[in-house]
Amino acid sequence: MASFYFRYAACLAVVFIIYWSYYLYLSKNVKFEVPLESPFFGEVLNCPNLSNSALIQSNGILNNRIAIVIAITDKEFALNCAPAMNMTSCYALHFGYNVVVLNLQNITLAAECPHGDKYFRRHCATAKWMEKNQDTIDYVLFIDADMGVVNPCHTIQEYFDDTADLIFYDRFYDFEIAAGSYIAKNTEFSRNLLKYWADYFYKLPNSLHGSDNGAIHQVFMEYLFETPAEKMACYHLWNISKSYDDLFRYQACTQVKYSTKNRKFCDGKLKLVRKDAIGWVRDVWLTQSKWSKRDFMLHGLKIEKMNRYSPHGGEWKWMFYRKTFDLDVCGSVPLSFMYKYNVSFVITDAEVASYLNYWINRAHDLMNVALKEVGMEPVA
Ligand SMILES: *[C@@H]1O[C@H](CO)[C@@H](O)[C@H](O)[C@H]1NC(C)=O
Ligand SMILES: *[C@@H]1O[C@H](CO)[C@@H](O)[C@H](O)[C@H]1NC(C)=O
Ligand SMILES: *[C@@H]1O[C@H](CO)[C@@H](O)[C@H](O)[C@H]1NC(C)=O
Ligand SMILES: *[C@@H]1O[C@H](CO)[C@@H](O)[C@H](O)[C@H]1NC(C)=O
Ligand SMILES: *[C@@H]1O[C@H](CO)[C@@H](O)[C@H](O)[C@H]1NC(C)=O
Ligand SMILES: [Mn+2]
Repeated sequence: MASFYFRYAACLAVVFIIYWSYYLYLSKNVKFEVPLESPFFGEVLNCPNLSNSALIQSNGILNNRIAIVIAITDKEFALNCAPAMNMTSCYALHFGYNVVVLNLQNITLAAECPHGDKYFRRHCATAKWMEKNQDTIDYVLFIDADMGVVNPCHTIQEYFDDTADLIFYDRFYDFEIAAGSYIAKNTEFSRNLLKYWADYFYKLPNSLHGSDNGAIHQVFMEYLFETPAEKMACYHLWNISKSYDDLFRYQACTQVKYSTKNRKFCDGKLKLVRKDAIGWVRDVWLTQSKWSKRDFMLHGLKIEKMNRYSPHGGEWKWMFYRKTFDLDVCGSVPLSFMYKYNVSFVITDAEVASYLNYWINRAHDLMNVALKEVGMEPVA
């Protein structure tokens, strides 16, 4: 009997020591006290990989130091993007992320960023906003207004990178860097690159240049390479572009140059999420509106293409159980109520990967066709 109690006590002691070391380990790794002030603290998220503290902070970064920045041109545009904006705003409200809507027609803003093309103006406006809010905002997630959070079981911090100030991503279906979303640490490097990009408006070639999406490729060329010859290695293709096919040939040329470098450039400050990695957003139509747990945000959620045929492609289907995603309701219910899905759109990570692989392979072949047309070697 005595030996039983002894073993019982020894066992308890071991359990206690394990818990105690775990506690010490945790307390050493917590960078600050988590303020329990979120109105949603304690709600059951139904996200196996998130604890309730994700509603306040993750990776040592407080959610309220992060802003989701959306630029809009007018009311009609905002209405067209209402599903996406409601999804993003509802997610942000629960997690305590800031949402900032920059109205590009605002007179004050237009005076600071007089760029005649709204696509360039939005990056100037974002850089200016970051500058003004340096004291309170450490990171910006810039998104197109038609990007929405489909799966709230991810945090924005998941996509941060310790060394990178500015992170862009590659589209899946072609060989372009996407201009519509980036993650920016609020540093001089980020703000300067965004301004440099915006000011490309004033020195665009007299060609079919593809606006900010064409220009980001030249900005990367100029940031990545040292000599004028290297920086301008593809420029003539941009300069003479008369069609989208021409523009794609220019972009194919830049992609070949980028691939001679790592995916992190400028001492790691500038990062490109290539197609083989998991980014924070992708186009909704790549998977016929289906999504899996690895997805966070989807792009292309405009009302004009919802549940209806579009001759230009990009159709998508409403993936929620309820007919609308009501922002007014969002503030008073758990996220799991808002994110009630139509299960016929929920598939596995492997199934999403197989859809995306189709687009990756197709883009690879198209890029080699484009390269051949400009006399460049195909890529493996
Ligand atoms: C949780 O994280 C693990 C490890 O990263 C991953 O394999 C799993 O798919 C995630 N689960 C969900 C529901 O996101
Ligand atoms: C216009 O922008 C300025 C700062 O850029 C801001 O202070 C002001 O509130 C905005 N006005 C409107 C109507 O949004
Ligand atoms: C771009 O094209 C213009 C003519 O349209 C030409 O004058 C200029 O030199 C070209 N610039 C470069 C860098 O090729
Ligand atoms: C977005 O939320 C607003 C405010 O609750 C609501 O009136 C509107 O119908 C919602 N839009 C969509 C598309 O869910
Ligand atoms: C779920 O989606 C399928 C496929 O689009 C559709 O046929 C079905 O009516 C939807 N269910 C609900 C409850 O909306
Ligand atoms: Mn868009």
